[in-house]
This record gives sequence, structure tokens and C-alpha cells, in this order.
Amino acid sequence: MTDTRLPLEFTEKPLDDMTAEAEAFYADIKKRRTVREFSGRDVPREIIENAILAAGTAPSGANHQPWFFSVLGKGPLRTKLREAAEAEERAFYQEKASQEWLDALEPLGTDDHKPYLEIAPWIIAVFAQRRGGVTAGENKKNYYVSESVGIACGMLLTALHRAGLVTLTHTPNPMTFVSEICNRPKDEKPYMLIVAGYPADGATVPEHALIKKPLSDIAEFIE
Ligand code: IYR
Repeated sequence: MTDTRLPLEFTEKPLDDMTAEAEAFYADIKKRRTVREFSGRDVPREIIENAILAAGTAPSGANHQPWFFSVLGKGPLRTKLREAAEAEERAFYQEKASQEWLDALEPLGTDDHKPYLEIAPWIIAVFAQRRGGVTAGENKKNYYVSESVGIACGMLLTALHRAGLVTLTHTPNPMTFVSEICNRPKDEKPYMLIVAGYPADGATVPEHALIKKPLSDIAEFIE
């Protein structure tokens, strides 16, 4: 059975506006920074809700929208989350990580201390659903789950940046403790933690993070 088709809502922009908007968007998004020093200042929940709604418009395999966002405000679960993440990270930095990996991280100055997991006003735990469907409660196979959730996370980071917040993507490994803390089912894979809030006063970023490859190194117009 073929679904009903609807006319596309599309308003063509004048070419000058297109050019200006592409340029303006790049000028703004290139200011996005991964931040590890967060302020405890409150951020209204509505901003996070709208950013998640924006992420939820991402394209996905068969439009199954195979993502779930568990949002933690400042409650007791945060202490649990920080303790469990720091335990994983201690194992990573002290035993699991290869020297090559530690060398690659050295310019970022990261270590196993994750105070922002308690300080920042919001933590969004992102889960990837192996099964689901176009509406909640369905139990069909999902497709291109990782690609779909990755795109949604990119859109979420962009929406949070556009709203004037800074973010940090955090992926402790393994992340089973995140499923337990957020009480999510076993067939959902914990995918990423996104920390969101205001930067701490005097927050810094590593110079290393400002190196972005020029267009000629990331793209080629082959015809
Ligand atoms: N998950 C660890 C290590 C880490 C790994 C990569 I690759 C990074 O770009 C940054 C950190 C941590 O959060 O410290």
C-alpha cells in the first residue's frame, strides 16, 4: 500500500540570501566549541526541549527515529553518573588506552576527572534503539541506527549551540551504567552523553581544538 503523498512545503530563497545564509551559518557554527569547564548556572528546560525536538527531525532509516534522549537535570542521579563515569575513565586512562591513544589525547588535556557531570545544568543521555518503528511502542527492525542517531546528535549539538549554550560529547566505554541510571531497556544502546550549559567564567579551550582542516583537505569537487 502506498502512503498518501503531500505537496512539499518549500519556499525558494533568492540566490543572494542563500549565499549570505550559508556564509552566516558557517561563521556561527565555526564558533562551536567543545567545553569541559561548565558553570552551574540554570538553563530553562524549554531550551533543551526545543533542541531535542530539533534533533528529532533528523533523517533516519525508514523514518523510524531510532533515538531516545534521557535528560538529567540536577538531581541525585548525577552523583551516580559521575562516579560510574569516572570509574570507567580511570580504567581507560590507567590500563585500557594504548600509548598512541593517550598521545592523541594529550593536547586536549583530558583525564579521568569529570566534575562537569555534576556541575552542568543538563546532561542528555542519548540511546540508540535497535527495534522500534515510526511511532513509539512498535517493535520492528530499525535500519542505519548508528548513522541516524549520529545525525540527530549533530543536529542536537547544533541546536544547543544556536541557542547560546556550550556542549561536551562524552562517551565513556562501556556505557552500560548509563542505561542502568536512566532505567532504559537492554535493547537500547547507550550512544553518547551530551553535557549542556553555560561555560564557567574564564573557561578555556585547547589551542589544538581550533585547528580545522581547510576545504581543500576535506573536500574535492571531482567534476
Ligand atoms: N572518554 C575519555 C577519553 C577521550 C577520548 C577521546 I577519542 C576524546 O576525543 C576525548 C576523551 C574522556 O572523556 O576523557
